[in-house]
Amino acid sequence: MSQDLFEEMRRSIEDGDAGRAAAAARRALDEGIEPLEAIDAGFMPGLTFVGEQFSCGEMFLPDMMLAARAVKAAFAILEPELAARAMTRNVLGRVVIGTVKGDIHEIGKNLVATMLGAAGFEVHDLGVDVAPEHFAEVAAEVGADIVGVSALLTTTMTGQRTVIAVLAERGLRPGVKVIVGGAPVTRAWADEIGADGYSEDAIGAVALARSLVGA
Ligand code: B1M
Repeated sequence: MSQDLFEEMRRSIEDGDAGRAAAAARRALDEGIEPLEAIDAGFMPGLTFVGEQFSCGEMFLPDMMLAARAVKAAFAILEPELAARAMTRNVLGRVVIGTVKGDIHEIGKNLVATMLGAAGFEVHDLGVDVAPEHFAEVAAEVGADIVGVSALLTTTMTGQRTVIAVLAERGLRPGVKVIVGGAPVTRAWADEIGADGYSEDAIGAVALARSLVGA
């Protein structure tokens, strides 16, 4: 039964159909499927397929934009449920998060931000295409424990290094920890640029953030 629904989720993304994606997300919640399972088993395979088709020239940018819009419609329904399932309500720490300058990918970053919020962090989401100086300004303003920097393009991931440099220039390092992530980012890259941690997914990002604040 769930397999049919996961299949419908996958297809709704491949077809770029936001209405069907939202309906499938609502059905999943009605049927008691965990939001993360719906994301991992249903919507993500659709988005992965779209990315692969785009890479090999079988799909074009407008299709990828429709697929992203469909994912956002589904996540808009699932993310409040993810947040509502939070077990912890004490503030574990303050996180400033955003996608680097020049990069407008936000779906993964939003998921990480939602999961951190759900886990009990106070999250300041700066959005996408964020200048390094802005990360530093807000980190100083809110007294951030952690700055999270997402990058999805090999051409923009160098922006993560710049964020670390600007935080250091402003005397915020090493007090403010930096975590990095995004599809092209690796642990080796995180080490090379002097980040305090790297995670390949949202669940790992929560575990990492907890360990960095000693929770
Ligand atoms: Co773009 N795009 N895109 N895109 N896009 C990729 C990334 C690409 C791999 C597609 C491909 O060619 N196969 C490719 C990058 C190639 C490269 O650099 N090596 C690419 C390209 C080339 C581009 C454009 C340049 C295309 C063009 O214009 N010719 C353009 C760039 C625009 C820009 O940013 N300046 C572009 C545009 C777009 C859309 C706008 C159409 C759309 C984004 C819409 C949006 O976000 N609102 C889009 C999409 C949807 C994708 C793919 C298909 C999916 C990305 C995504 O949302 N994944 C992507 C292909 C792919 O990844 N399969 C692709 C789902 C998300 C949940 O995963 O973001 O990886 P992800 O996040 C994960 C982890 O990475 C991690 O946790 C998340 C949850 O598990 N994570 C963190 C992420 N951030 C983290 C931060 C952390 C910790 C973990 O700590 C702080």
